[in-house]
Amino acid sequence: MAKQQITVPDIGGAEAEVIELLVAVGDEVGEEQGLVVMESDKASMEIPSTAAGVVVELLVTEGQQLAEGAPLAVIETASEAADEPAARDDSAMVAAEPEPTTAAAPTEPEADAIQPEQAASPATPTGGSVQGVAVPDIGTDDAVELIEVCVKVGDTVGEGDSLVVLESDKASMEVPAPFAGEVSAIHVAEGSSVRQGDALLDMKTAAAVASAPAPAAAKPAPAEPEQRPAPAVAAAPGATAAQPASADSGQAGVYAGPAVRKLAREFGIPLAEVSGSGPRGRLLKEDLHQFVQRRLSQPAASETAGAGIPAIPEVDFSLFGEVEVTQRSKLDKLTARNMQRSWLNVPHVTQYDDADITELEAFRNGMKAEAEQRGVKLTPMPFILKACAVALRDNPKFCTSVADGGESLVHKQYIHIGMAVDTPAGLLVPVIRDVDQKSIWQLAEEVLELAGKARDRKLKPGEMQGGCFTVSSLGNIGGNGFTPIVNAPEVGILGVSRAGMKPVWDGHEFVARKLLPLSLSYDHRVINGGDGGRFLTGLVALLGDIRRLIM
Ligand code: CAO
Repeated sequence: MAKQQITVPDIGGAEAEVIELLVAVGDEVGEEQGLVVMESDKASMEIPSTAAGVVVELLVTEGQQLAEGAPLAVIETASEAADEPAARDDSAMVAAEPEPTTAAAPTEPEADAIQPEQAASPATPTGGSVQGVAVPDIGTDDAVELIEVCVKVGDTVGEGDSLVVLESDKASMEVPAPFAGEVSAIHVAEGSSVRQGDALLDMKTAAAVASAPAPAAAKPAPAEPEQRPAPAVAAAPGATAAQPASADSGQAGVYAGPAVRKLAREFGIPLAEVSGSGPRGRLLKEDLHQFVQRRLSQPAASETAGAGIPAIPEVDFSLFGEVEVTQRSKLDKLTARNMQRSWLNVPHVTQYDDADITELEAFRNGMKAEAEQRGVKLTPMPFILKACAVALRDNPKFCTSVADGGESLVHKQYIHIGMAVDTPAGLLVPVIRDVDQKSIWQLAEEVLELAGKARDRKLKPGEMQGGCFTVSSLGNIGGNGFTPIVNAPEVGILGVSRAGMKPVWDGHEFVARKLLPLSLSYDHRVINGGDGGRFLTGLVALLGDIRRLIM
């Protein structure tokens, strides 16, 4: 048994913060297994163990700022090696790099991949020429993935601007431009594997660009083979400065380590949309797992129009005549989103029937004088609401909502019914509470009041919430029937069309009766055809004989 102290290796900068401990005392670790994650303003990187064994001491805490050489942990190994700090093997580590501005200074002695004559090269080549830029010392002989080419041929870049981004399983790093100039050729593609010394691209120095005689000549010229230095020679000190990237392109500002970023990229997860549950909001792999699980459990709940289905092509109608384009109101767009969400999520079935409301209408017309005295308008709506309340009581499945992604049903022990109101601003659905407990007069008052509030845009949010079922009446407008869209997460909606006198066969003869066309749409995940049939038949019977409403 021997103890080895693991220290912070060359991290390519003065100090970095320990943002995550990947092991605990007592953990068994393998060689190269990550011990901690450190993050500077330029990089986040896992610091691997240089020995296999058991962690007997952790010498750091999260949030600590550490520099090269600081002790991290003590590992008890099975070997007989002496109890001494372990020298860091740079080959397993992220590139240790000089800053481009200090490129003329000699590189770290252990960065032996850099030839002495390269270190002597100036950061900004003079004389105006085309120079190759190669993969700098990245601290490993293994190939790493080139995940992003940040420039294109013809781009003018300043010294230190990012040219490409490389990524290993331990870190991501940017390769900065060693001097200012123009990109004249690119030799790599995103997704390719590269090693230290591989040619990345050619750059025309700023002097060469400035001395170009005419615009045509300033176009990126193919690099002459003899002008392009061999990759190893191209690795001038500036070019060797691989700056570990602090964030993925487009994911900047997100607090996450390289392994998490890599996983996110593999699954196409937009990191900015994931909330981190790690220390100080840091994104953990578990957060990505949960994000994916959530997305999978609500495949069609996307707010984006037409997610996952082919988009309807936009047509330039002005090609065929004069057009006017207007902006849709917020309410209009919200209604559209809700409709689409419901239509995409809910398997709809609609059943139709006619209620014989001849007697109901006779009764209602007989009550009109009293209604006037009471200051209310007695339309068919209060009767329809009351009949729905009884039908809901008799068919409680219609008073449920799907929960837990379909695993359970919420049974509402109350009967609140929404009423679709057509307003100039768009569709609103105020909710009438405890319809089963209210009289026809009370309901008539509330219909009038809520429809008025809706049209005056005076409804409070609470007055549009908590519905179990919805009634959408186009009776005052017309039509024989329509397919209402379920107001999800409710599971049923009744469409009411215009009542009219129709001949009905009574067994002996045709008689004139007032028929009210009804259409019942429901969520077939919850309501079966039998349930729907019973509800609608019951409703038709209730409206056909309103004495049943008091039973
Ligand atoms: N058949 C025949 N006549 C009907 C009827 C029907 N089904 N429903 C209502 N009427 C009559 C009323 O009796 C009233 O006439 P009288 O004054 O002679 O009695 C007239 O039509 C006007 O009624 P109303 O619209 O003022 O009142 P209501 O209680 O029937 O409806 C409300 C209230 C708010 C539901 C309705 O005004 C409304 O906005 N409906 C539109 C709902 C909608 O847009 N749905 C579609 C949603 S999906 O896009």
